[in-house]
Amino acid sequence: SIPSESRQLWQKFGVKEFGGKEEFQQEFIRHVETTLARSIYNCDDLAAYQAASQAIRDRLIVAWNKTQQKHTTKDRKRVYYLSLEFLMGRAMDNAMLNAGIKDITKSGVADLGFKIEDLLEQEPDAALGNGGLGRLAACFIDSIASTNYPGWGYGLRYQYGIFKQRIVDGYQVESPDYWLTFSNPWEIPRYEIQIDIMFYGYTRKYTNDDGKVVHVWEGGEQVQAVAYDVPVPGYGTETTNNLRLWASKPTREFDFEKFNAGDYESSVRESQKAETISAVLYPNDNFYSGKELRLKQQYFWVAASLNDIVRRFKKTHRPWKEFPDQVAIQLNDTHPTLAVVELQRILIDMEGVEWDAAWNIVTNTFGYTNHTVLPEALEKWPVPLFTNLLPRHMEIIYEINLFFLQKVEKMFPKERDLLARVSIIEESTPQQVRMAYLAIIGSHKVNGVAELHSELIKTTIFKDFVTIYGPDKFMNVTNGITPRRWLHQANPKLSDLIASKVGSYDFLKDLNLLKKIEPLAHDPKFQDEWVTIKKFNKARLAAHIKQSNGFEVNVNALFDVQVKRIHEYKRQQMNIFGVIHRYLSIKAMTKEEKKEATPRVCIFGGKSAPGYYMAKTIIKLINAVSEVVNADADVGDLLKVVFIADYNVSKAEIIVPASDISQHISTAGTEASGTSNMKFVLNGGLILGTVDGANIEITREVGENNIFLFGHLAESVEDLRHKHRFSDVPLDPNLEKVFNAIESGTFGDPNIYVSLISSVTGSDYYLVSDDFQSYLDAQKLVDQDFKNKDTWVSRSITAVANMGFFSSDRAIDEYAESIWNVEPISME
Ligand code: GFP
Ligand code: GFP
Repeated sequence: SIPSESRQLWQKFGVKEFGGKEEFQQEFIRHVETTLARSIYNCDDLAAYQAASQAIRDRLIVAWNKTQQKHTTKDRKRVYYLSLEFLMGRAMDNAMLNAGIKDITKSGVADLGFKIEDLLEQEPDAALGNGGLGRLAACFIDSIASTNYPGWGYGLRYQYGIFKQRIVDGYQVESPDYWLTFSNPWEIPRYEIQIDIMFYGYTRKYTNDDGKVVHVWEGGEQVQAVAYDVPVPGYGTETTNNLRLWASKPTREFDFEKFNAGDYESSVRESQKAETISAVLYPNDNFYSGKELRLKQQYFWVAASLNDIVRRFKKTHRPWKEFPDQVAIQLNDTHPTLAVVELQRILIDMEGVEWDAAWNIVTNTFGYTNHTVLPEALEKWPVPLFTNLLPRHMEIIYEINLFFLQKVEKMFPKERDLLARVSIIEESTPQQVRMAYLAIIGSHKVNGVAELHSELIKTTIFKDFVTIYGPDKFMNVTNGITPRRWLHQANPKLSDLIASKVGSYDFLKDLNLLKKIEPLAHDPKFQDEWVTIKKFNKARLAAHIKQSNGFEVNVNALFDVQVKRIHEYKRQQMNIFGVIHRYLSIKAMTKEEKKEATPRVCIFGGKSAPGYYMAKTIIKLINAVSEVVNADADVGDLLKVVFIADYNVSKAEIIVPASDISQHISTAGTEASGTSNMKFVLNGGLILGTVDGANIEITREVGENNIFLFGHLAESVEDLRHKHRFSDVPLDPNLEKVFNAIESGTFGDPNIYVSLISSVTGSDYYLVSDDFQSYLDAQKLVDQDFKNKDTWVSRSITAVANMGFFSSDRAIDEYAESIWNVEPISME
């Protein structure tokens, strides 16, 4: 450490955060001229973005350093959020807002000849996630910082985020998302933090001098994990937490044997292989595909993170049993479940802790969040693949399973079937490791992400574990969203209007303050201002559509939006069938009837997993319908269909504030929560939805008059599916008309849609036919109600006023209180 006589000098020249506009400008120009080696003569928008973000980054780093030092000296429990996905989107606007320097930066760059909006547009999205799960993680780390909890995220630094989507001839075409072309100012490479990670090899055991059996794992492949730190600034606080992302690098040990044998190329190739581990994000949403590289990613990330966490704990010189008093680790889905095994391995193999004591530490450290009940999404790894890649971990899993099954057998001696049902090892060919069961057994709390979902996991997929552990191990924490990004940044005008009525921007920290606008729901002046802002946001989206799709949409029409990953359970197929039904109805209307009809713009967006044939067919149908409908002169402004390509976080920020209606229409019981439903309502759009996921709690909060619900309930789903399987259920007659139109070639080659149609006429697993009439009825109500401005706008205002519950700050407080047992550390 620095000798005390030198410390004064350090303090004297310690970097301070810039305060005012001029200091920002000075920093900006310094970065243009030195960091970028550019000048007044060749500073374009990209360079200006880079210089501005460098200046902001420096400021974040100062706060980051202070926070980390504070947290280290306070020496209190920290939480680590392990997520394979962090769907962050752009950072600059958020950094300015949270650091409270938006105004000075905006006018600072304006003085220097730039528009802040143009600079923000230069930033590529950090799209290190697929959909809801990854975006939830991003909202959560924003909230952890904003509510002053000492907490880090740990993830992977993918070189390629979720693929870019183009639409060619109506079909999705994927291209790689190399987002790091212009280096990333929001990360701090920590080349000095390098951790060796091992794969493959073999295990052996021996008895040491104390007569203790020692297990060792040797040999195999070795790679290095290098840390990249992303500062996570809280809003309205100095707290700046850390998101540590790991990148894989070859170890310094180059294969000299091969090299000397003259096989230079292959020795380089080998070491390059190491980098592929963190190279690319798997583009599946709610679908598990058992690729070895994916398991490698998971272990690589988990091992690096735990090594780091354990190292930090050891600096405190506490006994091991105090580990859970210092560390809480949350498993975001089963992806990081190996952490349970890795911690047990570290404790027993490396630190010499006894099995039982170690297992006690492990189970008191972890919490597990489940995000889905869909069977195709549940991770299972074939035992042979697992044993080959992680031989020691496989042994430990067998032990964990043995002790667990012994306990179960003692509790329920007569229930032989139970043992097979709850075993971590599934007795299939080949055998499989059930990751969700391992996560439950290795954690002290298991939570679902909305009330219905948390009930469902207890009564379906994890039923036996409720019998074994009792109900208290299982709980609910309803998801939330950060109002900073999803209100203030995405919809600054609405945020300003609310602030003018609430008296401050405090609602961005305490979202329940929105309640204060409820009395204004019928105030004509407030309604006018509300409508003007909605129009502005619709015009902004219309301009985007003009630019990307090349046609105009009418901003006075009802904007009906469904944007999310394309999945049969989310039922975009039902939406487009509904659009076709609307089209056919318009074609059959008289002139008089047309005058009465509500004009609509139906907006779709979302990516399909590259290998998901049915989802890709749905995208093709939407585009085919769009082409026919938009060109039909009979229809005119009454209906336009838009597919917005490459839906991502920054597009969501434009789309979400522009909706009148958004659709969240999953088959009841399939969508665990949904989070975009919350975003749309918070921005004054109403929901058309099923009684599923967080729609249910949104209904409770905003009132059932302020949401359009339809469809069968979760409790009827099993019966309906059973009926489809074992009897002839007639197809809904309106749906039949829709299918006839498709089959007669109205939307191009009908052969393309054969399997899509037969998925409904056959077993109809997602109950599209069963819900279709109820869906059309709800749509009709939407059309009618939209015509009455006072009712519509007052509903919109009332709904927003009651959205306080859905702040991710509330969700984080619940996790902190009932799962993590961590407390905030004030930076004052
Ligand atoms: C250490 C120090 C912190 C410092 C970080 C920077 O943290 O004060 O900010 O390193 O890397 F304690 P650990 O990662 O060792 O906790
Ligand atoms: C999953 C679930 C959603 C849930 C999110 C976050 O989303 O219902 O809202 O996780 O908990 F399906 P995806 O990652 O599948 O979008």
